[in-house]
Amino acid sequence: MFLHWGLYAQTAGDWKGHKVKGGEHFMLYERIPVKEYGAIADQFNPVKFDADAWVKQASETGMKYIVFTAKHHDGFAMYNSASSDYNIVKRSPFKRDPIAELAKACKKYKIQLCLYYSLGRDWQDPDVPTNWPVKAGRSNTWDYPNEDEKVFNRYFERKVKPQITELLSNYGPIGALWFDTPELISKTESAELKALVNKLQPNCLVNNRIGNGYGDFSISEQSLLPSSKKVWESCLTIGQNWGYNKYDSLWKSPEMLVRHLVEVTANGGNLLLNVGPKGDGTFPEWATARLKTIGKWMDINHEAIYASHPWLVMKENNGEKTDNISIEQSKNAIKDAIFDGTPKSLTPDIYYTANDNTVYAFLRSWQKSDVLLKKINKSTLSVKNIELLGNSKKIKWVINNEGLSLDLPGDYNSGTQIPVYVLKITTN
Ligand code: FHN
Repeated sequence: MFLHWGLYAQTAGDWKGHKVKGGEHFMLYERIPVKEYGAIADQFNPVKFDADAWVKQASETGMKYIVFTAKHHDGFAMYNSASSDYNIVKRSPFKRDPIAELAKACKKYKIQLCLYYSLGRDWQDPDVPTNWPVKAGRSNTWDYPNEDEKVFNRYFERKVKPQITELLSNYGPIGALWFDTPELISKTESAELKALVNKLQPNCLVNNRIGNGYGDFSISEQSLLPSSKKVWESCLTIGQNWGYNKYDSLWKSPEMLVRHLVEVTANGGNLLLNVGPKGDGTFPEWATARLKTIGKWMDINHEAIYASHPWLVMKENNGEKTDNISIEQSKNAIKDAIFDGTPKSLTPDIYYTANDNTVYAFLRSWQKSDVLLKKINKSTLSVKNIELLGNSKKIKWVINNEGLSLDLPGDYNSGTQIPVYVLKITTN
């Protein structure tokens, strides 16, 4: 579970009486001075924040880690930072440290706590030049207009290193640091930051957005396709925004979200699904409803997801064209605005994962009772037994030249609200 939570949740898409563009980037789009933006904290008092409820919901959805925004591009720390008073404890009436409370809840539910940190964008600090999509494209040029005077290393020494040290020293084991937008960080600085993480918490992973080719895993944002040969993770929004936005209305259905989970997993990736909690500390109702439905599906089918790996083939698409946009196309999309490169169709198809001596066939958006798995024949698999996860009825099957053919039990689509069914195929 990706958790984007900050002052942008308090304004939720409005600013000075009008709807704003750019979601959690509205400070940039509206060119709001740090002094004025920081004053949002005066009203930020999420008294309904309940770390235990957040982490419990992540666990019940079948998730194994959370990634929480310790500091987003606005530069406002969502924890008690000793190195910058621009933070939730010192600047808001809330006065509590969400990361300390989330760390306690993660320990209770055995969920890994991971932390997001905006590395190359920080609109509070005067020394953060950017170069995307053009020079100064994501910089604070309204408080700090002279881009050429900005020296990244001053920000790196003054804010980044002290805050990363705090985050890795004060909250117990951190599963991963999820850096974002490396922008103009130098190769030396990326290496120095990686060494600092290794020194403080050798088991803490870092993603490839630490910059300059470093990182233990790579990120595919709003895409279901791996973006490198490294182990990888897809991060997706449920709606259109990462941070809470009251105008968000295009929410992916539970069926679409589970389809995406299956596709990413079959391709060897993890799925990091985002929730943008509201300014009062609760999850949007539409997010909770989807998480609960996905949780019911995971209760039945989790063995085909956890610790699985890609099989010989990833999918059988019944000849349909997949509508994944290419990584190239996605790279050119303006990422921080509303960008969603994921497939939109509910084409019935079949994906595979495997572990040990078992192959799992995911029948996605399946509406018929007969199944033909063309990729399974005597040369690919010596089939011992087949069962439909969540259904105890015996399944008759036959392997012929066309492949493995079987009929699903008559009540196959009654167990879960999501029409993605999993065949567990055990082999001799
Ligand atoms: O600009 C950010 C955006 O707000 C969000 O945090 C995403 C999450 O992957 N990362 C950046 C866009 O690439």
